[in-house]
Amino acid sequence: MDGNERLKMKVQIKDIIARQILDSRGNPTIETDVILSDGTIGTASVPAGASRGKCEAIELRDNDKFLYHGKSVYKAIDNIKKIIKPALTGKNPFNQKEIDLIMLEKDGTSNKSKLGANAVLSVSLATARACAKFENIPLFRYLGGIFGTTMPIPMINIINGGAHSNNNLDFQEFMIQPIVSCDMRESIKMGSDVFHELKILLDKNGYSTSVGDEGGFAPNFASNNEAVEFILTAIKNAGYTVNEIKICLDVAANELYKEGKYILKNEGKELSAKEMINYLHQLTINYPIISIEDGLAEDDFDGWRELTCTLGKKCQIVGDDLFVTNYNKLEYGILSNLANAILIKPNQAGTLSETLDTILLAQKYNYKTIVSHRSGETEDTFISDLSVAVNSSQIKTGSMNRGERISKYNRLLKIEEEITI
Ligand code: 2PG
Ligand code: MG
Repeated sequence: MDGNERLKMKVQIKDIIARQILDSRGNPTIETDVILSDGTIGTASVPAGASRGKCEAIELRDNDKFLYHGKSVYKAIDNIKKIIKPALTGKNPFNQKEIDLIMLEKDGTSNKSKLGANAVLSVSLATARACAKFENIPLFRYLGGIFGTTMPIPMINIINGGAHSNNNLDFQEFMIQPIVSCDMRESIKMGSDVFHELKILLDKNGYSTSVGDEGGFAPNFASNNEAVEFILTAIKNAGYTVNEIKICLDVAANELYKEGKYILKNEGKELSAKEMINYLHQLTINYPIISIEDGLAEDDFDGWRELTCTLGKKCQIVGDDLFVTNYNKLEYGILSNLANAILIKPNQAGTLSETLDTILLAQKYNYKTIVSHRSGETEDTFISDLSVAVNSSQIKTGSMNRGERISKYNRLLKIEEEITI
């Protein structure tokens, strides 16, 4: 055992300090410092979703309408102070599994509703960050060792609809994916070129160029088709072809599902699962769409199976609300052929260990992984490091503007530099 190993074995968690900060929507969230016995501090903050799966780990909020419209997180912070901190003080931070398990035991529920997944995750992530700092290595290196060497391909969200804006688009996210570029620098350039061409195009046509929660443009469009057509023109105007840049959708179909029907208000359609699958199929025939996330509601298992059977060979079928980054749900999905890819959101799972377990299961069964932000984000860039550490094929982290989205891309640029040195 060398000196560094000996120091690692001896280091302990000395203190945990949590505070309420604001996320990109101006809603409260948690930032936590984990302080080690040698004085090293690891800090992490947690995001929040707007369109959520039913089975996501529970984000604890105070629900006091006089405090931040009910959204303050003082109870969760109190849980860190009074329950998590005493339980973790003196523990070795390098035992991430043990740290996470202790918090799970203290919580004692199946969905972290006692302590709050926001409380638990902030400590879990801050612990890993403290370890990386203690070792004086980048976070992606700490998480992935020498294994994490590939940069993910970004899915760049340039038109926002659904729960992420107040426009009329039924679908939540219209994204582009540069598929020919082999490096992050080039992918980001391509994304930025198209984003700016789209802005010019919208402006020229008298459409609003203000943006939604994830930084994509959010004007009213006549239809989903029109939104896609604008993107295709922007791709062309930026000097690219549809062989270089493809389109990805997040339908977020939970939000559209009412009494067994998919209600597409803007399209004037009320569709059965079968009709919805046909509609999505037709979109992939008409347009260069290579990925569809949450094309159906999370409980519509028969529909998912049929969607994957119909489109799964030519299109990535991504479960987000369907799987909620949950090991058991993914296992069921794999056995039942529900999809072929999974969105990975650490705050749906609630600890780093559980997130990693789900990623490993996905990779074992050749499910593609897309590490993802939430619509309410902070400037924390943990997911950028995570995506590289686990060799995730893709990352979804919003548009080519807004600081909380750009911080992730900028971190990826830095990681790429470190990997290629
Ligand atoms: C999604 C996410 C992120 P939210 O549905 O994939 O884009 O949105 O965080 O609102 O769930
Ligand atoms: Mg989604």
